[in-house]
Amino acid sequence: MIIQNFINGQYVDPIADGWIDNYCPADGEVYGKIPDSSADDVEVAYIAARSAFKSWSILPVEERSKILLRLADLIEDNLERLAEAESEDNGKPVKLAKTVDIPRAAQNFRFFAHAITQFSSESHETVGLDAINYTLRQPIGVVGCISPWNLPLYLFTWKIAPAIAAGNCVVAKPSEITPLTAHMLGELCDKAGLPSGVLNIVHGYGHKAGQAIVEHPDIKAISFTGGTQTGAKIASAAAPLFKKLSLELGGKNPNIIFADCDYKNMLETTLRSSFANQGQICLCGSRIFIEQDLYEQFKIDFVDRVENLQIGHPNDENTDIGALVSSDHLDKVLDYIEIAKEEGGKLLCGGERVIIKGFDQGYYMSPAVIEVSTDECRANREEIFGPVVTIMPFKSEEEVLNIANKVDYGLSATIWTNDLNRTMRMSHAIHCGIVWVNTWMLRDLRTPFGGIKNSGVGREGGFEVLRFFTEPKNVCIKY
Ligand code: TXE
Repeated sequence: MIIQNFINGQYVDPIADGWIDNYCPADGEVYGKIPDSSADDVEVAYIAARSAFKSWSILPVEERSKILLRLADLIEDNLERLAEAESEDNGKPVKLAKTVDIPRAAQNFRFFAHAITQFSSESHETVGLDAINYTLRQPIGVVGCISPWNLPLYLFTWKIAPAIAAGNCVVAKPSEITPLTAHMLGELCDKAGLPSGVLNIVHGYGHKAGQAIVEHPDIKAISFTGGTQTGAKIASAAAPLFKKLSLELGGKNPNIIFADCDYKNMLETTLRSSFANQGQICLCGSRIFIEQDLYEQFKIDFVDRVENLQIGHPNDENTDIGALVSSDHLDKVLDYIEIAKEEGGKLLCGGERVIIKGFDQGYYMSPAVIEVSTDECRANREEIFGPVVTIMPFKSEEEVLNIANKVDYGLSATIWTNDLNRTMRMSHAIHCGIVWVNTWMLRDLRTPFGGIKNSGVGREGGFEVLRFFTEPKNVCIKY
C-alpha cells in the first residue's frame, strides 16, 4: 500500500522521494509506505491552498455547506471500508471504528456544514456618537491542522471541517503512525466536489513536515492535537511568528466515585472510560478515586470485569481490547507498569504483554489496574495513554478535590453522585475544561472542547472553533 500526499486535488509523491514504513499494530508487519515529506512539499501544498483561497473564501456559505454535506454522506457510504482501514492502521477493534470513529468523522462534516449557516457576529449601536460598529468574521487564509494517531480520522476531520466551513484552505498533516484514512479522505473530497487546493494533505514526520507547517510564515493559524511536549515545541515555534494557536494536549483525568452513585451504570461506564480504544483517548479517566465506604466492593467488581475483557485481533467482533498503536508506545506503557510497582503500587490485574496466536508480533497487553496508596507517584501524575488505571480510596469531598486538582493536567473529569448540591460544588471547583456527571464522553458538538493547564490552550467545537478559524474585524461607520 503506497500512500501519497494529496495536493491541489492530486495524489503526488514526495518531492525528495523519501518514504517511511507503515506498521500494522495487530501483527507488527510493515504493510505500506508513506511520504517522508519535507518543507518543499509543504510549500507546494501552501501554494495550492493560497490559490484556492481566492474563490473558496467568497463562495456562498450554502455552497460550501452543500459540499461538506456531500462529504459527510460519502464517509457514511464508505463506512465499512474506512473502519477496516482505521482498525488495520491503528490496532483498534473494528467494531469501535465502525460505531465511533467513522460515524463521528461524518458527523464532524455534517455538524459544521450546518453550524456555518448559523454563525453570526455582533453589531453595536454606539449611542450618542451616531455610529454603528459591526464585527466582520473573515476567514484567516491558509491554516495548518496537525492531528494524532489515537482517533485518526475523527480528530483529523474535527479540525478540517470547521476550518474549511469557515472559508479557509488547509495544509493538514495526519500522524505518520496512522495515515491511511486521511489518505482515503482525499479521494472522497474529490467525489464530493471540494475544489482542488481547499484541503491539502501532507504526510510525514512531525519534526520535519509538521514543523515545516508550524514554521511556514504565511500559514497563519495552527490547530494541533497531540502530546503536551509536542504542544510546547509548537507553541515556541509559532509564538515569534504571532500565529493563532489551538492546542489540545494530554490529560490525566480523575474519575471520582461517590458511594451514593448509580452503581451498575458507574461500573459499566468506568470500564469504558478506563479502557476504550486501549486507554488511548485523552479523555480517559485514568485516575479513579472511590469513596471509602464503596472501595472494597468496587475493587472486587471492577477487577473482575477488567479480567473478563477480551484481548484480541482488532478484526474479531468479540475483541474489547485490540493492539496498542506502536511497538514504542507499547514499551512506554509497559515501562510505566514497572515504575508503578517500584513506587509501591500494587498491580491488581493485567499489565503484561499478551501474545495472540498467529499474530505473535502484535502490540497487545492486558488492561492493568494498579492500587496506589498515595497520589504522589508517577503512575498517578503522568499521562500513560494506555490501558492502565490507578485506583485509590478517599474519605471526603475536600480531600478528593484537592488530589484531583493537584496534577499538571486539566482536560476532563468524571463525577459519580446523585447529590445535586455536591454535583454543583464539585463541577465548579474542579480544574478542567470538561466535566461529566454520571456519564462519560457524551458529546454534543456545540459545546466548547479543550483543557486548561498542560492540557492545552483554546477550545474546539461549536462556534468557539469557528471563532478560532476566523479573524474578527471591527468596522465603525459614523452617520
Ligand atoms: O504524539 P505527538 P506522540 C500523548 C500521549 C502520547 C504522547 C506522545 O501521552 O504517549 O502524547 O505521543 C506531530 N511540529 N498524546 O509522540 O508527537 C506528529 O507527527 C509539528 C495525547 O505520538 O504529539 C503527529 O501528527 N508537528 C494525544 C502529531 O504531532 C509535530 C494524542 C501528534 O504527535 C511535531 C496523541 C513538531 N515538532 C498523543 N512533532 C491527545 N491529546 O489526544 C510531532 N508532530
